[in-house]
Amino acid sequence: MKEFFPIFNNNSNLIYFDNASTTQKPSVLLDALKEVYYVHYSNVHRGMYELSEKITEMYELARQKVAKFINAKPTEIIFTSGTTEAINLVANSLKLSGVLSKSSKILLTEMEHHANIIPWQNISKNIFYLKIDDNFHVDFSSISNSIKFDLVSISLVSNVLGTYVNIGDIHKFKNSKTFLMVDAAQFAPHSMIDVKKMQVDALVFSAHKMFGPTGLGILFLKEQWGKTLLPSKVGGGIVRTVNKYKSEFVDTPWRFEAGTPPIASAITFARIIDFIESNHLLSRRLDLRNYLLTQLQNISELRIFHDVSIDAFPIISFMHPNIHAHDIAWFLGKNNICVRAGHHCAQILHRDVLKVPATVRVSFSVYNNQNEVDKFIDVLKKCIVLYSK
Ligand code: ALA
Repeated sequence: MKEFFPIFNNNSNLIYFDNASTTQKPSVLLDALKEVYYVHYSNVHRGMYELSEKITEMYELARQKVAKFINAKPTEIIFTSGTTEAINLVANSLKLSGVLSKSSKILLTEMEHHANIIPWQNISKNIFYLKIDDNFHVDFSSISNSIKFDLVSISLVSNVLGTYVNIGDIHKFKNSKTFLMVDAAQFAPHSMIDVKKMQVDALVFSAHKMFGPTGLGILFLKEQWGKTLLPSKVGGGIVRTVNKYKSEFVDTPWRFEAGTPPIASAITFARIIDFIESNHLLSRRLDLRNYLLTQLQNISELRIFHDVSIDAFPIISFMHPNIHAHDIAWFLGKNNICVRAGHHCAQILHRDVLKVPATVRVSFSVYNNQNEVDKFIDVLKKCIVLYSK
């Protein structure tokens, strides 16, 4: 699998275990980017010349490809700069359109990424958090499902614990008026998405965490909402008419894509979807996750923060009681092993649930293997010996 990813040719000892942050790029992406900029590049939906007409067609075909990939309609796919912008877009548009207000009741979990907390804090302080239990599962009984929530927004997979959340459990908190959104940023790189089966109002994920380019987020917004919500980001390219004091917007999804959109990123991500599908790359790497877990459990001092159930995703965090996570990550980095250390943009989880300031996080992708885990464990043990002196 490494042969698809040129960075490993240029850095043959590289052990890249920071895939929950971002993944490495296959040559198919680099070739596609080069082709777009060498051969096709111009702006979309603006030019009356052939080059622009052609790239507009490619951009809209990319939308169709993404739609098919997650079983949505093309008009339900909005290209953003990333998951963070997509969540902000939904939050601000719901507020602007009067669907959410200061008194709205919002349901999140204690394991959310900051990107799925702060946009909601900007709307309402009436936020409820489902607790995380001792097995690192969401405790769905910790909040009553008789409360009428206006919005439920939950990550399908924790970016720290690897915990997978069953969509059926989330639905128990939805009534006819609830807007239900899922953050699929850590789910999409490992598992198929079917928005029709999931029955969500919105779903978000990022291309760069699944071998795609940076600067591209995918927002699925259910048709009924696309037709009724006002765009929170406004500007050129989204209007029918602009008068001195009032403007009228075009239809969804274009009304949500003000300014020049991520043209090359969207087009090249369509190629990545082909690459993923033809090489069957949506894997949870349970083999590797189980292997690492056993090795870490053999190091008695470590505290491991990971959902050990069969449903989990390949994201494992841990800490040593006497060595700071940053020191461990630095030592691993000096040995060409890349992991993330810190609170991973999940301060509530670290401070209120795990009760530790920082953890070291290992996250796997398709190009990782057992030899790399062996090397990682070896270096980790050396680090522990050195820092314990
Ligand atoms: N959200 C990314 C992570 O968890 C950046 O590392």
